[in-house]
Amino acid sequence: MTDNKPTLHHLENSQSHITLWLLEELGIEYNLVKHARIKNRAPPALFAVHPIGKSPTLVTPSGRVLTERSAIALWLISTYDEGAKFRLPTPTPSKTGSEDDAVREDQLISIGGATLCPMLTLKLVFALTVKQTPFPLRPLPALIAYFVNRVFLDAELRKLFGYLDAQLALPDGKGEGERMWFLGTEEPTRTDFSLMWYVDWAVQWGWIDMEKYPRLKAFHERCTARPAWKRALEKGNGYNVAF
Ligand SMILES: N[C@@H](CCC(=O)N[C@@H](CS)C(=O)NCC(=O)O)C(=O)O
Repeated sequence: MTDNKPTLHHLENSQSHITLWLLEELGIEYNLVKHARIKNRAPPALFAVHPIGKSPTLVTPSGRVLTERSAIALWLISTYDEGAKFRLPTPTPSKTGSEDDAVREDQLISIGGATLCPMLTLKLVFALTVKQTPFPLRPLPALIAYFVNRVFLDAELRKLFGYLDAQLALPDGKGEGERMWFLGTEEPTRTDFSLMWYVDWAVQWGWIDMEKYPRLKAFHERCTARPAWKRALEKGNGYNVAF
């Protein structure tokens, strides 16, 4: 499209909702192309936009095709957040000042994408394998899933969610109090847009007891209460990943 607007290729019931949320937060004009899943997977139309066929995929007004939610958020915020509302006050690595810098941003986004995401993906694969196995054979994958969850995945999730919950404590060394956003800003930054997906994924599937992570629970409620989140739900026709 040559209308000088970015175009979001949005797969229904997917993490693309988070990009839709960011677009709404930025308050810019954009094109929205909605894709329905086929047998739970991406349709051929999404592969026509990019060879890995993943959502979100964003096409910039100059025709650059971007994938990976975090990179898309970087591009959108760098391009359209003119008031610096969603940016870090200390974007470069800090040597002596606040640790809420680009290094912490990268660390937290990596924990989400490279450490937490594989655990959630494994849980999803086991859950879907059990669900899709014909009934007479189902007890076998169910038993394997039960033990893998019990001896490994659930403990990993508890550890990682506990860590993220602690990252929302005030940085005064006492481990108390609460910050609104992971980098101590007044408004969400790329880290919050990034981590919200993993938190919400686990919440929707009921994989974590949020009562045990009160700061993370408040963070989740803070995100979902934002008008832009609600507008994104309307424009994307809802969002349910626990299919
Ligand atoms: N690492 C990618 C993950 C994108 C991704 O896996 N999206 C899923 C939806 S939650 C998808 O497109 N699934 C469809 C498929 O793989 O067929 C990102 O951060 O954007």
